[in-house]
Amino acid sequence: MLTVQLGAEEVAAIGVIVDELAARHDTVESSRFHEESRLLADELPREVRRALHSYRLNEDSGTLVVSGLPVDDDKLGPTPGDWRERPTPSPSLRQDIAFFLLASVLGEPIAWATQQDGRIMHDVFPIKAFAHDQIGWGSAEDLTWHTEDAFHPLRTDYLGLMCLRNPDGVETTIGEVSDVELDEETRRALQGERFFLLPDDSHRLDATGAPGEDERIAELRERSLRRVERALAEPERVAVLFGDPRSPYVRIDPHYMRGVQGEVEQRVLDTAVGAFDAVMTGVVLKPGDVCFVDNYRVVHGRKPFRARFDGTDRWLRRLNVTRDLRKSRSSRVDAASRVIF
Ligand SMILES: O=C(O)CCC(=O)C(=O)O
Ligand SMILES: [Fe+2]
Repeated sequence: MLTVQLGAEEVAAIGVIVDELAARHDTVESSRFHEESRLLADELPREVRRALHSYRLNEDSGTLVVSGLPVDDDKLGPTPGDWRERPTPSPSLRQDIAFFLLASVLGEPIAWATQQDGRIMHDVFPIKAFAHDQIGWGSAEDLTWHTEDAFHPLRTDYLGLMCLRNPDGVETTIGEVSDVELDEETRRALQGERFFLLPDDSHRLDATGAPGEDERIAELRERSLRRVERALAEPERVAVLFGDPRSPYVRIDPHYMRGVQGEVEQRVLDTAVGAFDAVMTGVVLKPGDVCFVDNYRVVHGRKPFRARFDGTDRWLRRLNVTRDLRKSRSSRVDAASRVIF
């Protein structure tokens, strides 16, 4: 894991850019903000940009944590109990902007039409109704490690998590594919396009759009619905390991691969899951920490915890960051839009 501890001067320099953006924007969701933050990200302190570019280009480690951004716990107010509670301006606007700037050095943040109303920056906190679910809003169960949006060809290159509060020190689990030891036969089998990976529940769109929906959006939504239906009815076969066989990328989500493989494939998968389990480690994010995981080289999850549901719970903000916005162009309304259908 790579770590960057920001010094006082760097924190101050980032604060100046955040001030400038916060004076003109009350949200990180607008196209105007995306364009301007891309420009100002080039003014982040050079050593911070160097660390992010090195992480992106050299692929030495799949996890990078930047620590030291300020979070004033009192100003945040209570951790919401529902993701729909998001006032504008957001109480975490300054943290959101700093996080977005760092992410913009790695690529372009993207949103999913199916997730959190198409917002680009997600909230991750425990929600009572989902306590036992395998999603970011769960708490009581181990969130099984996974590749983010593993089934989707447009899945993110980097998952960014910024910690606003984590009072009980709940651990985000991470496992780097480069640490995993596999016998030659298993490795070769995992490189074959022979595994089924089902869409996860968060990608199932509503069949009906909003009243008066734009024609282009209706068309994209329809297509996306069909794609997920197809992926469920006749799933494609995919490889778990791909890229350079000596230093492979990974695409795996055991929870959504269980019970649908051939007998041989399931055995290979069980071996792989055991090998990942053996190298899983974790990071306990502190307020102000920004953690990036390379979604092609690292699986991640979360340890179970007892949520409080009293406004003091763990609270993270989350971004999906793509290296190449163009590859999703046919699934977005226009060139500037970040929302993938
Ligand atoms: O809560 C965490 O630390 C990670 C949650 C997670 O897997 C995600 O948000 O994608
Ligand atoms: Fe995740």
